[in-house]
Amino acid sequence: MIPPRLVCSRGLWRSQSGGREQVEDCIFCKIAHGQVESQIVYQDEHLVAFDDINPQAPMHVLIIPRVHISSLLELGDGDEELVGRAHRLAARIARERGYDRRGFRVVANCGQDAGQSVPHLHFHVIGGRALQWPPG
Ligand code: DGP
Repeated sequence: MIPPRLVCSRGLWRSQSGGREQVEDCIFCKIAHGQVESQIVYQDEHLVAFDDINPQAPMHVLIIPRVHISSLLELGDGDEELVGRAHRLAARIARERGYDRRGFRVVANCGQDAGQSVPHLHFHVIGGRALQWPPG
C-alpha cells in the first residue's frame, strides 16, 4: 500500500512535496535504512554500498543513494555531487580491492531494455574477471 502522502508522477511514487522519502516497497530503501540485511561495504550520509545478492564477478558491489531516486532519468539539478560521490566511491572500493590495475566496470542499468530490475538508482561496480564488450 502506497502511503497517501505519495503521489504517482511519471509512473513513479513520490511525495507531494517532491521529496525523496523512503518508498515503502523499495528493497533498496529498506537496505539503506537497515530494515533488510545486506553485506554493507561502505555507508555515509549520502550513499550506501553493499555486495550484490547475485554476484556476476568476484567483485560485485552496488552503490545507492540513501534517498529514493528511481533511475538515472530522475536525477535533477543538484544531483551532480551525489553522482560524482558515487563514482569516486566506486573507484575507491575497486582500488582497495586491488582492481585498479586490472580494471573494473561501473554500470547503471536504466529501464526495461537495460534490464533494470530494482527501481532505485544503483551503480554496479564489477571486477575480478575479464568483462565482455559490448554487453549482452
Ligand atoms: P538491476 O538489474 O540493474 O536493477 O540490478 C539489481 C541488482 O540488485 C541485481 O544484480 C540483484 C541485486 N539485488 C536485488 N535484490 C537484492 C537484495 O535484496 N539484496 C542485495 N544485496 N542485492 C539485491
